[in-house]
Formats: sequence, structure tokens, C-alpha cells
Amino acid sequence: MHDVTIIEGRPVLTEAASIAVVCARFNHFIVDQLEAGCLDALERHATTKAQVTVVRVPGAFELPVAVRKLAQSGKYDAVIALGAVIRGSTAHFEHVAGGAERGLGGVAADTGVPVIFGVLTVDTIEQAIERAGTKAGNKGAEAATVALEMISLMRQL
Ligand code: INI
Repeated sequence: MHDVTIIEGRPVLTEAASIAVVCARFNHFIVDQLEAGCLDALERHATTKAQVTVVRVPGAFELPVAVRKLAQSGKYDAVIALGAVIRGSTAHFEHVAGGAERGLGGVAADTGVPVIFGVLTVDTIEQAIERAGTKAGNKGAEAATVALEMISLMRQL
């Protein structure tokens, strides 16, 4: 029999933590719902209150630069990025969505701070609405529980 050690986080906050939530204002009709879902989930999954800071940037393309500065500050246990890139109304969809995705992944890899990708990249406004608190759940709330799980995991590694 092998000696197996399993380490995993739990999506519950039991010790103090600081979390930054960075929201893109573009498509704010959608992103406001992601933000509300995210803050609500942080509240409901925390037995200890999280210190939450909300930061706003113009669009999803600007998320990485702000997230990088927050992650490098050493003040946050996790940074959640929220945005909505909708192909239907975005001629340069690939550039905006790809820039956000690559940029955010780079921040996590470079800083070691968990960066949570709460950016919707969808074809239509309907699909965005479905993921912003209707039939496909709320991607912002999902991002919150992933952040808590990663904080819990990082504290055990
Ligand atoms: N930004 C978004 O967050 N979502 C979009 O769908 C979008 N569209 O449609 O273009 C978008 N564009 C703005 C972009 O993020 C930058 O703010 C802009 O290009 C300036 O750098």
C-alpha cells in the first residue's frame, strides 16, 4: 500500500483573509451581477469576515495590469478578476478575451498569488445573462468559492 497524502482546500473561510475583486466596467449590466454574486458568496462562505477590496478598471483588457499590481503588493491572499467579453458586440473579441486570459494567467504564474478567472467569454448577450445569475448560475459566485478554496489550499502547502 502506498503512503498517499492528499492536500486540498475547502471553499470556506475560517481564518482572516484579504481578497481583492477587480471588476471591468465594460458590459457593466452583466459585470454588476457577477460582482453582486461574488460578494454574496464571499459573505456566505466565510465564518470569519474577509477583508474585501473592490477595484474597477475600464474593460477586461485592463484587468491584468491592475491584478498584477494588487498581487505584487503582498496585501492580498487572492485576487478575483470579473468581466464579460461578448463576441456578438466585439469585433476584436479574440484580442480582448485572449489578452485578459493570458495576462491573468501570467500574473498568477509570476507572483504565486491565486488569480481567479471570473471573466465571461461568450458569443451572445443571452449566454452572458445565463451565467450572471440566471439558469447557468453566477460565474462571480463561482469565482468567490474558488478563491476561498485556493486560499485554504495555499495555507496548507
Ligand atoms: N471590454 C470588455 O470587458 N468586454 C467587451 O466585450 C469589450 N468589447 O466589446 O470590446 C471590451 N472592450 C474594451 C477593452 O477591454 C479595453 O477597455 C479597451 O480596448 C481599451 O484598452
